[in-house]
Parts: sequence; C-alpha cells; structure tokens
Amino acid sequence: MSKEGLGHNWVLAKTADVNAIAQDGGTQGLENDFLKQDDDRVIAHTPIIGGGENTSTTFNTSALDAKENYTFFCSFPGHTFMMRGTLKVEN
Ligand SMILES: [Cu+2]
Repeated sequence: MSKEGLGHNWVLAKTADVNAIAQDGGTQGLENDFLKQDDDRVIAHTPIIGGGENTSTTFNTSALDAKENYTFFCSFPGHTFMMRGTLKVEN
C-alpha cells in the first residue's frame, strides 16, 4: 500500500520516551513523518515509506548507553504498540 494509506517508519528512542513521542507525533502528519519536528527525544528515524520502498538512517552508536533501555518503533498512527522492538547495547 501507499505510504499515505499504510506507511511505516523506524524510530529509535529511549523506551521511557516512546509513548510520549508517539502521542506528540500522531498529530504531525505524513509530511513530518508523524514525529514532532526536532524532537530531542528521537535518537534516529527514517522517513515514512510505503510498500516496496526502502529507506535507511545512520546514527552514532557510541552515544548509546549500555545501561539504558532503547526501543525502536513505527510512529504511523495506530502502529506504535504493535510495531516495536528492543535495541540492546553491549560494550
Ligand atoms: Cu507502521
């Protein structure tokens, strides 16, 4: 499906920040990738893409803390609770 109908992205944040980021982003629209612009809580994110599309993002893993809990998720409205996973940092 198109990104307008059923888009997805990949957003990385501290687990404790995920729900607030998703709530704030839900009203920001596709043009903002359903994220509040310049949200300091977002460590990395891709744009929203649709079926058959590819995207990527890069971020500095040395800034991540092994004692912190990180979650990656999709910020498209309604997806955040189903489309998520855990990022573990080991050093
Ligand atoms: Cu999604």
